[in-house]
Order: sequence, then structure tokens, then C-alpha cells
Amino acid sequence: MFNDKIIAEIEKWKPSSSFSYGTAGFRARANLLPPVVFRCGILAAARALSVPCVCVGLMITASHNPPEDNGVKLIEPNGSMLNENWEIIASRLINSHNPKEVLEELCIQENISLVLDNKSSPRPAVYIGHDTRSSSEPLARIVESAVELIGLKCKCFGTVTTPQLHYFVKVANEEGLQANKENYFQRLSIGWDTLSQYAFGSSTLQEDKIVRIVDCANGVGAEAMANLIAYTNMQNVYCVNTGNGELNQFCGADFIQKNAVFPNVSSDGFDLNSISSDASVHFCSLDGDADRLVYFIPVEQGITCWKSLSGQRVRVLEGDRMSVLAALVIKKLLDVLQVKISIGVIQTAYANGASTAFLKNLGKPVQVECVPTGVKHLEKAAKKYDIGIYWEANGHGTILFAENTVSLLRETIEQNSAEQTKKAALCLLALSSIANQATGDGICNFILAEALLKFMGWQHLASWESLYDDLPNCYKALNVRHKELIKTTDQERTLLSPESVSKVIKRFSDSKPSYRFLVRPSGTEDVVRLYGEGPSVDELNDMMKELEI
Ligand code: 16G
Ligand code: ZN
Repeated sequence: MFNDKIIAEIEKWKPSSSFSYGTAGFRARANLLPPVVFRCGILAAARALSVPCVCVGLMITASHNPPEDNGVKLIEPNGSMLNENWEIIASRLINSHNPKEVLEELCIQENISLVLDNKSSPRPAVYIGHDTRSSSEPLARIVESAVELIGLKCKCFGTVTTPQLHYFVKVANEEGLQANKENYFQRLSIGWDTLSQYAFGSSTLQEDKIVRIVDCANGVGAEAMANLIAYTNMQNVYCVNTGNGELNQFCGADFIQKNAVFPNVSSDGFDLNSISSDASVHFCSLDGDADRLVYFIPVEQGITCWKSLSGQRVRVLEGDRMSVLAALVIKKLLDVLQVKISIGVIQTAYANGASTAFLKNLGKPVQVECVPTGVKHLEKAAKKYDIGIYWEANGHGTILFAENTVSLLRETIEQNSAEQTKKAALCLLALSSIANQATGDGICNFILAEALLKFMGWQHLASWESLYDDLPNCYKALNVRHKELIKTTDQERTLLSPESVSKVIKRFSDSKPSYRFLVRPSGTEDVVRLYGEGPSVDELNDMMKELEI
């Protein structure tokens, strides 16, 4: 099925250690990755040939991980993450001593011919993007050579955020649009304008007194934010950590969410002293590939300089708060529209219990579901609803609108509906064009959060925060020798083994009903993650210490 030259080339690219395609694709120290990305290029080509489509995607990034790491993940034609059957094939192909056998089996199973017929037109292609790491561009070149070896075309987007690439793949396949940054930002700009115009609560806001400061984690989000500012008429947005400092080091969404301290800010930032004392400052952080965003509020009030803020405690508005804000606004809009639309809010076991209680209290049509960690699980569940809102506590999430919902909104706008009804439909439609429909997107979510806050008429992040008090909680990562021994059930909410650990958990949970624990093996690092909620952080820390032994 393949000519000998192709097979000989693929055999040459054999990883020195074993890899498994996890929640975030393949990740490792960058120097181990050339053979992995080469074979992923072959696999992406095969995926593109296995279904009628314009393209699939391949992104080189290690997201929030250290600068010396890198990673690769594939994107389905519909813009989602790689299908689970292909994840298994990916791990087999990368590790195999006999790639010919794996590929031949795949071709039979998926009915693909990797020997291309030159007349087939248009030829499928692989869209390639990468983050700002020094290893990323060379790895992207290797992918390109692999795809071309099979005889397919690549389109290289250079540095893009992960969600931008997901979006490009989706619109190229589903909307026949020329995928580029321009239409990505235009969509955001139009959505922002509509929401600014119609946001019910905006009349009470003093827009000129809001200052928005975005920590770009010294990653690819810096370029995207600069474009966003250029395309929209959003005022007072300032970016820090735009690339002068080290990627993800003491900054970025993952660092903020896990440590709840103010980020280090490299000198490229802007002068905090220039902010007037009566301004409402909205602080938020993107991660290294800009698919996550979290907002935060410094505990100590009174802003002086970056240096004095760095490392100080902050209160983090985790992803759950985005779900809550989105559900509140969407419910209000649907009340105006008076249509029967289901809203699902999807969380994981990391969601703070107070957010879950708040959402459940909203009542119909809001339904709340818990699924295992990892975007693919949240996305799958969200797609069951007319409007599916999903967020992980770590800041990854979006709002998905079903096709029927979008058609219904369009019809409502076209019909001679009452003015308020029309406005509500326009706002919902604008939300659907701001929220990335392919995957959670930190850049889109920044506009989304600001628009939703405006909608509620909330000048200060504190108004958002005051909806409910987070239950005291605590995160830990433990280095263990055999994380595969950890077995859970019930969406990771119950630990099955090891028994010694589940006994400690049971003892605590029996002692006070407010205790709740999550123990799970990380899918991206060699650690076991612990998350606990309980009567107080001190008591939780004591309990976690027992588990460490
Ligand atoms: C990946 C996942 C994220 C998940 C995280 C868990 C995607 C795009 N990303 O970053 O959803 O929360 O892994 O990491 O699926 P962990 O398994 O190391 O805790
Ligand atoms: Zn990321």
C-alpha cells in the first residue's frame, strides 16, 4: 500500500521512549519530540484522507508547561479534539517498531488509500500552527515534511493560539470560509459591538473607569491580544507579560489558579501608577497557548507597583464563575425570548461546590452535570443541550450553541418580533459568535467575560465574586511511583483504590459532611492530583498531609 521509500522514512523516525496520547496529546521535553511529531504528521494526513473534508489540524504546544517542554495534538475536521479511536491509533503508531503494519491495518479499517490519486481534488490538507517556544517552529517543519511525504498539502499558520487553529479548521470545513486571523477577530469585534449596544445593564456602567489588564504568560496570547485590541473598540485594555519574560514562569492562568498569588510582571508591562485611584481594575491571566483564562482580585487593596504586588495573595475567579455568569445572563435573555431552550452547565469534580449549588438553584431550564476531567468529556456533554455551557475550574471552557438554536435566534430577529425580543435574540446570537464554537478560547473568553459583566451592569469584579462564597478548598500534586494504581468512579468523585487512601478519605468525610475529595492521576504529568473541600483550609491541609505519607 505504501512505497518502500515512505515506509523506510517513517521507520527512521522512532521515538526513544514510549508515549501515550493523553488529554493534551503527546507532551515531553522538546528534544524527545521530533520522531513523535513526524509520525503525528503521517497520522494527520491519514485522518484527513479518512473522511471527506477540507482539512484537519495539528498544533505544536505544551500549553502551560515549562518552556523546555513541547507537545503535539491533532484537531478533527469539525474543530474538536481528536476522536478517541484515533487517539489509540496515535499511541500505537508513535511507539511501533513496525509502523508499516499499523498503517496498513489503519488503511483497511478506515478505508483509506495513502497512495494518492493525483486527480483527486480538492486534496485534503493539514493545517499546522504552533506556539512561541523556540522548539516549536522546527517541530512544525518536521510535521510539514511528513505530510508532504504522503503527498498532501499543508497550510502553516505560524504562531497562533491553540483555539485559533481549532477555529480555522472548523470554519474551513463547515462554513467554507477562508480561515484566517482576520475573520476570527472580525467576528469577535462584531459580537462585542452588538453586546455593548444592547447590554441591558450597561447604562449604569462607567466604561471609561474600567481598566483591563491581561497577563499574557509571555506566550502566544500576547500577539492575539494585540490584534484583538486593534480590531475591537474595547477601551482601556493593557497587556503585560507579552514576551520579555519566560513563558509560564510565575505567571499565566495555570500558575495563578494553582497558587492564588499575583503574577510576576516583566518590565514590558505598563505602569500601574498611571491608573487613577477610582478605576475598577479587571485583572486576568491567559495560559501559554491562550486556551485558558482566569480572573483574579488582589487581596490587599491599593495598587502601587508590579514589584510590590508580585507574589501577593489573590482571590481567583475560577472557570466555575464563568459558567455561573454565562448561565445567569443566558437565563435572563431566554426569559425575554419566551422560548423553550435547554441549557446544560457542565462541570468537573474540581468545580467548587458553592458554584454547583448556585447553578442548581437557578432552576429550569438550567441543568447541571459533572463529567471526568478533560475538555473532550465536557464538550461531549455540552453538545446534548440547545445551549451547552462548559468550564473547567482551570479556566478552560466555552458556550456551545446548537445549530437549531442559532436558526431559531435568526428567525426571531428576521420576524417582526417586539423590540425587546429582538434585542434579546441579537444578544444571544452575539454570544454565539464571541464564544469559540470549536473549543474553549482565552481570547474569546476575555471579550465574553467583559461583555457579560457589562450586561449585568457590574463595574467591579467584586460584584461577580459576591454571587456566592467559594467553599474552602485546597489543591496538591503528589509525586508517586505508580499513579496508574489510582482508580476512581462516579466522574472521578469516588476513589476506589488504593484502599489505604480511600480509608483516610472516608474517615474525614464521615467526620464532617462538608468534606469532599478528589484524587486522580494526572493525564499530563507524572503526579497524582488532590483536590479537597472542607470546613477550613487549615483542616484540609492537615488531611492532605496524612495522604502524603
Ligand atoms: C489538559 C486538558 C484539560 C485538563 C488538564 C488536566 C484539554 C484541551 N486540556 O490540559 O482539559 O483539565 O489536561 O491536566 O483537554 P491533568 O490531567 O494534568 O490534571
Ligand atoms: Zn493551554
